[in-house]
Amino acid sequence: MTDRIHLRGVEAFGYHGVLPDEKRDGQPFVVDVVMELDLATAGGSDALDDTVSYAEIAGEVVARITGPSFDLIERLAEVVADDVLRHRLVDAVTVAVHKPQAPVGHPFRDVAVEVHRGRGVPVVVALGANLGDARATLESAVDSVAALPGMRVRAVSPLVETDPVGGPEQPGYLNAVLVGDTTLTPADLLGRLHAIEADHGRTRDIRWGARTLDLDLVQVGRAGTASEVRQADDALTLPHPRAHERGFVLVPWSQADPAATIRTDAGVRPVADLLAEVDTSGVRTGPEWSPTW
Ligand code: PH2
Ligand code: MG
Ligand code: MG
Repeated sequence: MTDRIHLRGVEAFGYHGVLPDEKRDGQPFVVDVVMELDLATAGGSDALDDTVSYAEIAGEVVARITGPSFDLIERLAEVVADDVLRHRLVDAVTVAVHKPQAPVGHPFRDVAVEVHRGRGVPVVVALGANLGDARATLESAVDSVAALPGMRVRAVSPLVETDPVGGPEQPGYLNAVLVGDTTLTPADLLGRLHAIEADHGRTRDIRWGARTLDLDLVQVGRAGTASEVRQADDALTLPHPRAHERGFVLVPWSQADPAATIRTDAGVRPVADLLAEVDTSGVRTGPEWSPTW
C-alpha cells in the first residue's frame, strides 16, 4: 500500500522555453507534485518531522519555476523531481509541468509533461585521504557527492584515523564511508567520483600511494537482491574486491549503516560479522567532522 501527498497547481511565472520570445517575455507554469512516502508514522505522531512539509515543497517548486531558464519543461520536471527526492522520507515522486500558454500555434487547452522518479538503488562510497588537509578535503568531497544529480546521501560515518595498508611508506589516512541512493549507472557515478577526486587535486601515479582524495565505489544495489550490481571489468569491479577485508572500510561502514551486508567469496555477510574477523588494530577514532550534506 502506498501513501501519497498531492500538491497540485503550484503556479508561478518563468522564462523556460526554446524560443527567444519565451526567454524574453516569460509565461506562467503550473506544477503538480505527487510524493510517495509512508505516512503511518506521521499519522500516529502528529509531528511534522515525520513527514514532508508540502509548503516547503511548494517553495522549492516556485524557486525552480522562477529560477534559471531551461529550454524544455522536461528538464524543469526532472530538476523538481530531483529536489523532491532529496527529502529522505520520499520514496518516489511524480512531477507534471504544465505550460498552458505555450506557443503551440493552434487552439489548445493545456500541454504538460509528467515524469515519475524513484530513489534508485542503494550505493556505498568509501572515502580516504592522506595528503594535505584531509579532513577539509573529505568534508568538501561529501558535499560534492551529495550535490550530484541523481545521487542522494542517506548517512555519513564518523571519521576514522587509519594506518596505511599496502603501497609505499606514506602518512596515515583519514577514512569514512557514505551510504545513499542513486539513479546513476555505476559507470556514470564512477566517472563523477573521479571528477570530484580531480577537483580535489588527486593525481594517479603510484598504485596505493598517498593521495589527496580517494573515492571508491564499494557496492551498488543491495547484496543478494535483484538490485545488486555484480561486474568485473577493467574500469570497475563490483562489489569492491577488497572492501570486505579492509578495516578502514568496514569500521566506518558499519557506523554509517549497522545493518550493512556485502558479498564475499563465502556469500553475502553482515559487515558487523566481518568486522570480528578482520584486523582493525590500525583503525582508530578520528577527529570530529561536520560534512553539510
Ligand atoms: N587506500 C588505499 C591503500 N591503503 N590504507 C588506508 N588506511 N586507508 C585507505 O583509504 C587506503 C589505504 C588505496 O586506495
Ligand atoms: Mg582506494
Ligand atoms: Mg580509488
